[in-house]
Amino acid sequence: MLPRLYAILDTSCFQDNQALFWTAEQFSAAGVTLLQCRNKSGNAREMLEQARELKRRLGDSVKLIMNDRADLCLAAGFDGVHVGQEDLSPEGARKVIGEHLWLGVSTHIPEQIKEADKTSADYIAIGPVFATVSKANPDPVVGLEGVRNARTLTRKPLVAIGGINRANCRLVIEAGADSVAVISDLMREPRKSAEDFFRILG
Ligand code: 3NM
Repeated sequence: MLPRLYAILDTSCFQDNQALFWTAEQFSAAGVTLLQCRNKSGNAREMLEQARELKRRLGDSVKLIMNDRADLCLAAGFDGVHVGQEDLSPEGARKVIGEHLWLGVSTHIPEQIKEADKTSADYIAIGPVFATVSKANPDPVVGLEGVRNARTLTRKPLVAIGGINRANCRLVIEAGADSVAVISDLMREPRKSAEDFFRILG
Protein backbone atom coordinates (compact mmCIF):
# COMPACT_ATOMS: atom_id res chain seq x y z
CA MET A 1 0.00 0.00 0.00
CA LEU A 2 1.33 3.38 -0.98
CA PRO A 3 1.09 6.30 1.42
CA ARG A 4 -1.12 9.16 0.21
CA LEU A 5 1.87 11.47 -0.08
CA TYR A 6 4.99 10.64 -2.06
CA ALA A 7 7.47 13.44 -1.48
CA ILE A 8 10.15 14.17 -4.07
CA LEU A 9 13.40 15.89 -3.20
CA ASP A 10 14.68 17.52 -6.36
CA THR A 11 18.29 18.59 -6.00
CA SER A 12 17.74 21.62 -8.20
CA CYS A 13 15.47 23.14 -5.53
CA PHE A 14 18.32 23.43 -3.01
CA GLN A 15 21.33 25.68 -2.61
CA ASP A 16 23.37 22.92 -1.04
CA ASN A 17 23.18 19.44 0.44
CA GLN A 18 22.63 20.75 3.96
CA ALA A 19 19.39 22.42 2.87
CA LEU A 20 18.33 19.21 1.14
CA PHE A 21 19.06 17.05 4.20
CA TRP A 22 17.26 19.49 6.47
CA THR A 23 14.18 19.33 4.25
CA ALA A 24 14.29 15.52 4.18
CA GLU A 25 14.34 15.49 7.99
CA GLN A 26 11.41 17.90 8.12
CA PHE A 27 9.45 15.55 5.84
CA SER A 28 10.28 12.63 8.07
CA ALA A 29 9.15 14.56 11.16
CA ALA A 30 5.85 15.27 9.39
CA GLY A 31 5.29 11.55 8.83
CA VAL A 32 6.45 11.16 5.23
CA THR A 33 7.26 7.49 4.61
CA LEU A 34 8.00 7.52 0.87
CA LEU A 35 10.61 9.83 -0.57
CA GLN A 36 12.22 10.02 -3.98
CA CYS A 37 15.63 11.49 -4.58
CA ARG A 38 15.70 13.26 -7.96
CA ASN A 39 19.02 14.56 -9.15
CA LYS A 40 19.14 15.48 -12.82
CA SER A 41 22.40 17.41 -12.72
CA GLY A 42 24.92 15.81 -10.37
CA ASN A 43 27.63 13.40 -11.36
CA ALA A 44 27.33 9.81 -10.21
CA ARG A 45 29.80 10.19 -7.36
CA GLU A 46 28.01 13.23 -5.92
CA MET A 47 24.65 11.56 -6.35
CA LEU A 48 25.81 8.49 -4.44
CA GLU A 49 27.30 10.52 -1.59
CA GLN A 50 24.12 12.53 -1.28
CA ALA A 51 21.99 9.39 -1.36
CA ARG A 52 24.07 7.63 1.28
CA GLU A 53 23.85 10.61 3.59
CA LEU A 54 20.08 10.75 3.13
CA LYS A 55 19.88 7.08 4.03
CA ARG A 56 22.12 7.59 7.04
CA ARG A 57 19.96 10.45 8.34
CA LEU A 58 16.55 8.95 7.67
CA GLY A 59 17.29 5.36 8.61
CA ASP A 60 14.54 2.87 7.97
CA SER A 61 11.59 5.12 8.78
CA VAL A 62 11.34 6.40 5.20
CA LYS A 63 11.30 4.30 2.03
CA LEU A 64 13.87 5.85 -0.27
CA ILE A 65 13.46 5.68 -4.02
CA MET A 66 16.21 6.67 -6.45
CA ASN A 67 15.16 8.42 -9.62
CA ASP A 68 16.46 6.92 -12.89
CA ARG A 69 19.52 5.09 -11.58
CA ALA A 70 19.16 1.44 -10.59
CA ASP A 71 22.92 1.21 -9.97
CA LEU A 72 22.87 4.06 -7.45
CA CYS A 73 19.77 2.64 -5.80
CA LEU A 74 21.74 -0.49 -4.97
CA ALA A 75 24.96 1.28 -4.07
CA ALA A 76 23.17 3.62 -1.65
CA GLY A 77 21.08 0.88 -0.06
CA PHE A 78 17.84 2.49 -1.22
CA ASP A 79 14.49 0.73 -1.24
CA GLY A 80 13.70 1.14 -4.91
CA VAL A 81 14.17 2.90 -8.21
CA HIS A 82 11.84 4.96 -10.37
CA VAL A 83 12.37 4.90 -14.14
CA GLY A 84 11.01 7.15 -16.88
CA GLN A 85 10.29 6.33 -20.48
CA GLU A 86 13.85 7.13 -21.52
CA ASP A 87 15.69 5.39 -18.68
CA LEU A 88 16.33 1.67 -18.31
CA SER A 89 13.24 -0.32 -19.24
CA PRO A 90 11.28 -1.65 -16.26
CA GLU A 91 12.63 -5.15 -16.92
CA GLY A 92 16.15 -3.83 -17.31
CA ALA A 93 15.89 -2.01 -14.00
CA ARG A 94 14.34 -5.10 -12.39
CA LYS A 95 17.34 -7.16 -13.48
CA VAL A 96 19.63 -4.74 -11.69
CA ILE A 97 17.67 -4.33 -8.45
CA GLY A 98 16.44 -7.91 -8.06
CA GLU A 99 13.03 -9.22 -7.10
CA HIS A 100 12.40 -7.46 -3.85
CA LEU A 101 13.14 -3.75 -4.20
CA TRP A 102 10.47 -1.37 -5.41
CA LEU A 103 10.20 -0.41 -9.04
CA GLY A 104 8.16 2.58 -10.23
CA VAL A 105 7.53 3.62 -13.83
CA SER A 106 6.53 7.02 -15.22
CA THR A 107 3.83 7.08 -17.87
CA HIS A 108 2.15 9.91 -19.76
CA ILE A 109 -0.28 8.30 -22.23
CA PRO A 110 -2.62 5.30 -22.14
CA GLU A 111 -0.33 3.15 -24.31
CA GLN A 112 2.51 3.56 -21.82
CA ILE A 113 0.23 2.67 -18.91
CA LYS A 114 -0.84 -0.54 -20.66
CA GLU A 115 2.80 -1.42 -21.32
CA ALA A 116 3.88 -0.66 -17.75
CA ASP A 117 0.98 -2.71 -16.46
CA LYS A 118 2.48 -5.82 -18.06
CA THR A 119 5.83 -5.35 -16.31
CA SER A 120 6.93 -6.17 -12.78
CA ALA A 121 6.53 -2.49 -11.77
CA ASP A 122 5.26 -2.11 -8.20
CA TYR A 123 3.49 1.14 -9.03
CA ILE A 124 2.74 3.27 -12.06
CA ALA A 125 3.00 7.06 -12.13
CA ILE A 126 0.78 9.12 -14.42
CA GLY A 127 1.44 12.74 -15.25
CA PRO A 128 1.70 15.58 -15.55
CA VAL A 129 -1.80 15.91 -14.11
CA PHE A 130 -1.57 19.72 -14.12
CA ALA A 131 0.96 22.19 -15.50
CA THR A 132 4.32 21.87 -13.75
CA VAL A 133 7.39 24.06 -13.52
CA SER A 134 9.55 21.31 -12.00
CA LYS A 135 10.26 19.27 -15.11
CA ALA A 136 12.14 20.21 -18.24
CA ASN A 137 10.07 19.53 -21.37
CA PRO A 138 7.06 18.03 -19.61
CA ASP A 139 4.60 15.92 -21.57
CA PRO A 140 1.13 17.37 -22.25
CA VAL A 141 -1.04 17.60 -19.13
CA VAL A 142 -3.42 14.70 -18.68
CA GLY A 143 -5.81 16.38 -16.23
CA LEU A 144 -8.08 14.62 -13.77
CA GLU A 145 -9.56 12.80 -16.76
CA GLY A 146 -6.15 11.28 -17.43
CA VAL A 147 -6.03 10.00 -13.86
CA ARG A 148 -9.54 8.54 -14.14
CA ASN A 149 -8.60 6.84 -17.37
CA ALA A 150 -5.32 5.52 -15.94
CA ARG A 151 -7.32 3.98 -13.11
CA THR A 152 -9.28 1.92 -15.62
CA LEU A 153 -6.10 0.65 -17.33
CA THR A 154 -4.22 -0.86 -14.39
CA ARG A 155 -4.82 -2.41 -11.03
CA LYS A 156 -1.33 -1.56 -9.88
CA PRO A 157 -0.97 1.22 -7.31
CA LEU A 158 -1.28 4.55 -9.13
CA VAL A 159 0.80 7.62 -8.33
CA ALA A 160 -0.31 10.96 -9.81
CA ILE A 161 2.31 13.63 -10.45
CA GLY A 162 2.67 17.11 -11.86
CA GLY A 163 1.31 20.39 -10.52
CA ILE A 164 -0.35 18.74 -7.54
CA ASN A 165 -0.79 20.97 -4.50
CA ARG A 166 -2.80 21.19 -1.30
CA ALA A 167 -5.68 22.87 -3.13
CA ASN A 168 -6.16 20.18 -5.79
CA CYS A 169 -4.81 16.96 -4.21
CA ARG A 170 -8.17 15.69 -2.98
CA LEU A 171 -9.60 15.80 -6.46
CA VAL A 172 -6.63 13.79 -7.70
CA ILE A 173 -7.20 11.05 -5.12
CA GLU A 174 -10.93 11.12 -5.85
CA ALA A 175 -10.09 10.61 -9.54
CA GLY A 176 -8.51 7.28 -8.61
CA ALA A 177 -4.88 7.91 -7.65
CA ASP A 178 -3.59 6.05 -4.62
CA SER A 179 -0.90 8.60 -3.95
CA VAL A 180 0.21 12.08 -5.02
CA ALA A 181 3.85 12.81 -5.81
CA VAL A 182 4.82 16.40 -5.13
CA ILE A 183 7.86 18.64 -5.52
CA SER A 184 6.99 22.38 -5.51
CA ASP A 185 4.18 22.54 -3.00
CA LEU A 186 6.37 20.92 -0.35
CA MET A 187 9.30 23.29 -0.66
CA ARG A 188 8.16 26.19 1.49
CA GLU A 189 7.76 25.15 5.11
CA PRO A 190 8.28 21.46 4.27
CA ARG A 191 7.09 20.07 7.57
CA LYS A 192 3.93 22.14 7.67
CA SER A 193 3.11 21.51 4.01
CA ALA A 194 3.54 17.75 4.36
CA GLU A 195 1.34 17.78 7.48
CA ASP A 196 -1.26 19.78 5.53
CA PHE A 197 -1.28 17.13 2.78
CA PHE A 198 -1.81 14.36 5.32
CA ARG A 199 -4.61 16.29 6.96
CA ILE A 200 -6.32 16.99 3.64
CA LEU A 201 -5.92 13.45 2.34
CA GLY A 202 -6.79 11.78 5.62
N1 3NM B 1 7.46 14.02 -13.47
P1 3NM B 1 5.68 19.47 -9.17
S1 3NM B 1 5.78 15.88 -13.67
C1 3NM B 1 9.14 14.89 -11.86
O1 3NM B 1 4.75 13.91 -15.74
C2 3NM B 1 7.89 15.02 -12.64
O2 3NM B 1 6.05 12.32 -15.12
C3 3NM B 1 6.33 14.35 -14.10
O3 3NM B 1 6.79 18.47 -9.76
C4 3NM B 1 5.66 13.47 -15.06
O4 3NM B 1 5.03 18.79 -8.05
C5 3NM B 1 7.06 16.13 -12.62
O5 3NM B 1 6.50 20.66 -8.73
C6 3NM B 1 7.25 17.36 -11.80
O6 3NM B 1 4.76 19.83 -10.32
C7 3NM B 1 6.49 17.33 -10.50
